[in-house]
Amino acid sequence: MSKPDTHRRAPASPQPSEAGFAADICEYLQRTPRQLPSKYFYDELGSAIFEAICRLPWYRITRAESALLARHARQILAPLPRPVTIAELGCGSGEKLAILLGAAGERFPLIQLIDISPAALDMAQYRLRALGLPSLLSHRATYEEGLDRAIRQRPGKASVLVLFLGSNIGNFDPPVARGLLARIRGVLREGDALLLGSDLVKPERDLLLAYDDPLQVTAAFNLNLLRRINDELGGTFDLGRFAHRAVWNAAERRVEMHRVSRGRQTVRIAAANLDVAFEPDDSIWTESSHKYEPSQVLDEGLAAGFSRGEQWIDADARFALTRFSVS
Ligand code: AVI
Repeated sequence: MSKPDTHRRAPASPQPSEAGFAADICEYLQRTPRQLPSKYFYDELGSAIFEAICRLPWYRITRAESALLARHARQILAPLPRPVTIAELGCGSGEKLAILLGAAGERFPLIQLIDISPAALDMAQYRLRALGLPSLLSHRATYEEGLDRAIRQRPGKASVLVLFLGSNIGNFDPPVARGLLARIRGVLREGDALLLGSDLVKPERDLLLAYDDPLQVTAAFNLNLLRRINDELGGTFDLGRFAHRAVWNAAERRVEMHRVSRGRQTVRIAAANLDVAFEPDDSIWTESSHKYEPSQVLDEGLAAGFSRGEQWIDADARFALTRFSVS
């Protein structure tokens, strides 16, 4: 195992190519109902719009989680054998990691950042460098691949705290989320832990304001994927002719986001050699955001093989941080 240099960027993993993007778009748009994979939201503009969402008064996840991290950092880290290294899946701008590190009041021999978005990794590196961390390693990779790489880099005696924050788990369907938790558990060893951020079920009104905000930033976030398809795959989406719709599906405990066709229209996507016809009100399902009950989060972690879960909850914003231990 090589000792990581300070602020090193790990070699880029194979990125979804234009062909992979085109193939995914083609496959998802032909599903019933029509869909688009939300992992493609996060190009440079999409990542910047997401940062704006995190600052919206109606989207409370980021602020609630940051406050919990600032308040409970020492308790969260207390049971981990020293030295502790940290690996964050989907680090985004690195803001929450910086809060945790600042509030922990100790030094960590290695911090690893994992994100599919180069723009996000750049933001996170810039922010964390300013903290003067001893060693920072970034992996441009999917969660699974980044996790494997991070575990390969763990210094022999150190424990690992994996951060999976921001309710990113909520963007996966429950069986996939379960598989991911089990995957994380599978690479950890005794003394390691996972810190999971999950948004909780809350009144429908609050959820709809969070995912269909009055400033239409979330609408722009979704619409940007159609813009991206136009720019990168030769698509002909008329952006003004697809409205944003957010729906709370109480039975499935998820907010669903859709783009709804304003009228009859046909869209061509040249790189996918695909024509898609829309009738008025036909929609494309672009994203789901699953919400949990606190006990359900604990059950999922234990079912994935973790030995114990401890929770810190913001009862007002309805958000939970759960530390799952391995013993
Ligand atoms: C990244 N993820 C947790 C966000 C969420 O809340 O599901 C993505 C998002 N989509 C619209 N607003 C925020």
